[in-house]
Formats: sequence, C-alpha cells, structure tokens
Amino acid sequence: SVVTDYDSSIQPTATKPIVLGFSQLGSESTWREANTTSIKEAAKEANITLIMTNAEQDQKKQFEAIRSFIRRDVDIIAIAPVVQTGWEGILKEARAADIPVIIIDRSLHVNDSSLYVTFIGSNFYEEGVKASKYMIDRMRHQPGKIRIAELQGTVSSTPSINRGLGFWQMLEAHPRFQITQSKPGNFTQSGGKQAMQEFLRQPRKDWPQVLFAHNDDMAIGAIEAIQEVGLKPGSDIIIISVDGTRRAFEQMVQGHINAVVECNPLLGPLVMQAAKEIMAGRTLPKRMITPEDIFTQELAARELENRKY
Ligand code: GZL
Repeated sequence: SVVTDYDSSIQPTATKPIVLGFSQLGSESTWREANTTSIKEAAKEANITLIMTNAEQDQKKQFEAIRSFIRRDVDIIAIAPVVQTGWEGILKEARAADIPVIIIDRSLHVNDSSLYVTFIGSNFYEEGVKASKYMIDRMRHQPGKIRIAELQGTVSSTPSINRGLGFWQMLEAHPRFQITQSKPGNFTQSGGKQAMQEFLRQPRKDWPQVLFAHNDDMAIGAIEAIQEVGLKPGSDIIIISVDGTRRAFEQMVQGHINAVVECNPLLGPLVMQAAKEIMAGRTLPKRMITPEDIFTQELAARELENRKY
C-alpha cells in the first residue's frame, strides 16, 4: 500500500541505534571477564546500545534482568544461561512482548526452539572428547589402572554436563581409565582449590594420576592445592583443562598444565552481527559454533603471544 500521509511517530530505523539487553550470567572466571569485554567492545564498534546486567550465577537474577529489558522494550534480548533448564516461562514472556532472543555462550533446553532465534557458542561435548583423547595418548606408556579426578564446573550448566559426557564416553572403550573422584568447583579458582584439597585428603594410594578440570580457573586453584602437599603439578599429576586463557598458557610454559582445550569467549562480533541481521529482518541459522582447538605444553610458549584473552 502507498503511504500517503507520513506518520512522524515512526522513526526511521536506519538512524535509531539498536538497543540490546544482555543478561550476563556472572563474573566467576577469567573466561567470563574476556566474554564480557568482547561483548562490550563489539557493541561499541557496532554502534549498538548495550544494557548489560551481571546475575552473579543466579538464574532468578537473570529472570529479573530479562523482565527489566521487556519493561524497557529493548529491540533484542541476549542471554548467557547459567543453567540448562527452567527457561520456558521467561522466554514466553519475551515472545509475548515480541522481543527476539539470542542465546550465547551456554545453551539451554526448551521444548519449543522457536522461543529463541539462534544459539552462539561452543561444542562442549567435543571439548570433553578432545581432553579425553589427549589424556589417553599422554598416558599410553603408563601401565595398569589410571585414577582420574574431575573438577566439574557449575552444576546443571551445559558446559559442565557436556564436557563431562564427552570426556567420560571416550573412556568407555578404555576401561583402565577410571574417574575415581569428581566434585563441582563452580568454575572458580577457589572452588577448584577447595575440591582438590578434598581429593588430596584421601589416602595417598588413592590420589589421582590425572586431573581433568572443566575450566582453567579451577585448574589453577587445584595447582595451588597440589603444590601444598609437595607434589609437582604437570608431572606427579597430569593436568588437562578447558578455556585456553593466557593464565593457563603461562602455567603450561611452567610445566604445571599439560594440555588446554580452547573454548573461545570472544563472541562479541558474532552476537552484534546476529543482532543486526535480526533487525534487518533476515533469518539466522539456529546454531552458530565458534571455532576452537587444543594446545599442548610443547606449543604453549609459541602460542602464548597470540592469546587474546
Ligand atoms: C563456556 C563458559 C564457561 C567457561 C568457564 O562457554 O560458559 O563458563 O568454560 C566459565 O570458564 O566460567
């Protein structure tokens, strides 16, 4: 239809910046800080108005933040969901307000996947598989049963569930590898240290030969606990971690961590591009996976200068 009289209340969207409400789950780890910085910098670069809140790893605070975005009638809502379930209700509230939702970093489970436009994040199952494959190869000359300790991330979070699944399912074909101790450390350095101290309170014969930490911060906390009992991390206990932060590379250069599986936090540019596509009315793939690798001690020194987080 031809518009005859110009309706001045309709602002041309080309000039009005997009307003993006982002519920960040917390500030628990080095990875999270890098993720937050990436989102902030990319929003500035894309001239997108960003309203970001920190839920301090509390799902209820994420619900409150999302409701505040709905009240402010933002153009788009982005969520990094702290845990996998419990999101149907709030996503339906966003849909009722006709506000599109992007899921980033961690994925969530809903029956109706039309409740969000796309999920931008890593394949955590693959990260667990990479960690397990490295360990099986690294321990090939060590005969007999191998005792593994696992530091889980935030309970019920997708990265922790799927990293554990990927790691463990690889071992079904290698029965001499046994996960003899497993505790959550909530992705924090202090959580990793406390859990490792509990592992080391067992009789010395039960101490692990390998530690699989679901993120670098917990691995770094565990290293402190291992050194406290006079063991050498990276040789008395082989350590495999996930994230790929500069801090972990520095520990690899010192020989304390043996391999780090990369989990890329620099999602900002992808998120802002997705926001622009949505506002321009274009459709997006349901799943956008960030590229990532695994790095071992031998390569750490050379890769260190390339690390951006
Ligand atoms: C993974 C991310 C995890 C990191 C942790 O995408 O959700 O949360 O592995 C962070 O370091 O705390």
